[in-house]
Amino acid sequence: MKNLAGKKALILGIASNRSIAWGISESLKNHGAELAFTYQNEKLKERVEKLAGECGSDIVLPCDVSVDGSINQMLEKLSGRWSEFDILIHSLAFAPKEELEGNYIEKTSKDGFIQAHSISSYSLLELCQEAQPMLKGTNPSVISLSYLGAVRGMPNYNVMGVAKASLEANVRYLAYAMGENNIRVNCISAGPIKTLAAAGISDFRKMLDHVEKNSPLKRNVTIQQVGDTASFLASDGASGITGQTIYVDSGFNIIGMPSID
Ligand code: 0WD
Repeated sequence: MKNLAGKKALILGIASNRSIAWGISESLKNHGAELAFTYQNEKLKERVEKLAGECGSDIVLPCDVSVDGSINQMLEKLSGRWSEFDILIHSLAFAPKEELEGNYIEKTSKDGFIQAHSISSYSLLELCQEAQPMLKGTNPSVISLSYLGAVRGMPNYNVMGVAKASLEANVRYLAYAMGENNIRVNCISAGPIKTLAAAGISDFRKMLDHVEKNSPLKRNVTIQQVGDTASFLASDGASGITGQTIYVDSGFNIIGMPSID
């Protein structure tokens, strides 16, 4: 069913065809949305252009959210093609690799803490501030990506968990602030998925095995499953949902204890 026909979506955070943002792009496209993309740096440009082409899009713009003015410049360029759009996907995060292992109190630096929060959480606020005038249409929807480490203590996830807690609070405050313009803001808390960003997290393979063994559904999630949930949140069918963290994690977040056997 093409329930996103006529909607336009801007997607930030594609680094490869394993990226969660790519699963979201394919799903949005399959549901009828028109897409535009950003890439973080020149190294990723060609790859993102190729993936955009697969979705029938030739709107591919540079945007490094850590650079002052980059979001504004990207939206300025986008406005040359689209005067308004309906869906904004924020699927990016960063923390220094060396801080994503070991003991949180020993490993976390002030610079790493600020960088993780700035790129992984503040960027969503800046994007919403800048994009709000362009987010029009029947039921505009902003979607970000979080992880269970925002609300639970996790090995190795460290400063990124604290940044994700900030992101989830950010989503609630943005939902509150943008609600008066009928803009909804939600995030999807995804189970672990092997992507480039995940490769930076120590013992990631063990996390995948643990979820497969212990989640209610006894399997890991795919970027397609996350993508289809994003498509739902972006659709008019989700017009009553805002400020939420929706778990797409095979139910792992509800368990109180791992399997006994
Ligand atoms: O298990 C996972 N993979 C999970 C990821 C579980 C739950 C949540 N997430 C989140 C991540 O924290 C992130 O917010 O999903 C989001 C997307 O992550 P991903 O799809 O796992 O990762 P990846 O394919 O690497 O794409 C993220 C991209 C970056 O890739 P690299 O690997 O080069 O860091 O985010 C982009 C970058 O392209 N990114 C930026 N984009 C613009 N400006 C910036 C930046 N400063 N920094 C990173």
